[in-house]
Amino acid sequence: METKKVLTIQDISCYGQCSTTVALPILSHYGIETAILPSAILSTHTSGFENFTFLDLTDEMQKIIDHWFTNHIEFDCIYTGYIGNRKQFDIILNNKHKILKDGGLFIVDPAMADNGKLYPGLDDFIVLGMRKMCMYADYIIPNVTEASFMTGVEYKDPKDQTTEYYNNLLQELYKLGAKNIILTGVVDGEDTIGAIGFDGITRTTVLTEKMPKSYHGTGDIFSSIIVADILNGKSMKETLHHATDFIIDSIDQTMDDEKHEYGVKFEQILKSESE
Ligand code: PXL
Repeated sequence: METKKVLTIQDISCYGQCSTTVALPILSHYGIETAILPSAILSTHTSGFENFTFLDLTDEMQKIIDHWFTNHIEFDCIYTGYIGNRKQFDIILNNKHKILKDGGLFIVDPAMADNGKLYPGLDDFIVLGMRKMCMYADYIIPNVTEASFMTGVEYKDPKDQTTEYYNNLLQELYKLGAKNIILTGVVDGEDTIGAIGFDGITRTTVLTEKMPKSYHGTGDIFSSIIVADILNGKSMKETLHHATDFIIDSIDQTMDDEKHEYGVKFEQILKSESE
């Protein structure tokens, strides 16, 4: 069987179990070949840690792509996540045709916000850039906060979010141009959380129990599983069940360890899936 090749474009947070450090093991576990185009190198993720370091790799990105282009290197999928510099959106959009195979998938996780707020250090230019990338995407994977920033629909407190509110967000996201949307972090009352898939016609909703704690990096894990499952030909329903169950199990593994306040212990779940 042909091995699918994914290029993931996001930061390397050296410590903290998010972005590239979770995408690579997850994609590999599900049989996907990986390559990286790091947008920045940080000592940790930006939420929950003070005084993190940040090395911007914008200038290196074009050089790396040019080198790949001259070597005829191409990918079945480009999967983007956290972008720390607004100049990188044009680099990605202007070059993607050079390194994405014909019919390859462009999957955008506009990782920039949660709980009604942008991540520290990000601004409206990042919102505009993510919005622009979503216009060209085969799949986008925003959470409710990111969806509201990109569409201009008012962000509502989870207790005020309704099915109509989610349907409106999905329609507005679809109008941006994305072919398929996976809206994450949708709730139904206080005890359930999940995601809605939408291809412009059909909605697929998967809800599961809401865990009492939340952790950084779970959005990146969720998206990495989605990317792997899509490339492995799974249906929207199977993919959403897999990703939501995986996050619940990872949180469950982590909650007893009070020192583990950053990401989740997803490695244990990957391990148990292979047993
Ligand atoms: O998990 C998303 C993410 C990725 N990368 C960096 C972040 C965050 C969330 O805070 O700070 C650098």
